[in-house]
Amino acid sequence: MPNAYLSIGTNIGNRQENLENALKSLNQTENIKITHVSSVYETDPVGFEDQDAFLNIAVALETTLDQETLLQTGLNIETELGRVRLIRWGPRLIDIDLLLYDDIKQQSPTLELPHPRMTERAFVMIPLQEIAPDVVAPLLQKEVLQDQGIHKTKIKLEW
Ligand code: PH2
Ligand code: MG
Ligand code: MG
Repeated sequence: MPNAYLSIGTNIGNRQENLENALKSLNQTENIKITHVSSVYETDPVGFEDQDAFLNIAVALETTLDQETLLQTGLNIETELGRVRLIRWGPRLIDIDLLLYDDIKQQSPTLELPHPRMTERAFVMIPLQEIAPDVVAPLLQKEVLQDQGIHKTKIKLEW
């Protein structure tokens, strides 16, 4: 059974390759096993709109890493893949966000669980719904997600 869910996004460079590299690195990490990957969605940028479209996926995994270590693992992989942080909500090579970890509710300066903005973002909720409908059902606010440009692609990720 998966115990953690991630959202991964990219809008710079070879976006498909960026997603594939992130999945490979995650799955090669000791104590992480990817159990589900959603379809790839092409999504309009949210927050800072003057940037290229994103590819977004949701990922479920089984891990024995605690939530803080899992978050740090994602951040380390972002750095390894070449992410440079410039503007908040701006263009990014790869963004690996921890959405949910078990039923943990946490608000610390380094990590908030569940992810504080996830329920407002179609690019998070629609892919997540595909791989975890039971988890998403109680959180889903369809009206909020309407009119956010998000399109399922036929991209097949290899990793
Ligand atoms: N990530 C953001 C800000 N805006 N928009 C889309 N469509 N997809 C993202 O992954 C995304 C975003 C901040 O992390
Ligand atoms: Mg993000
Ligand atoms: Mg992030």
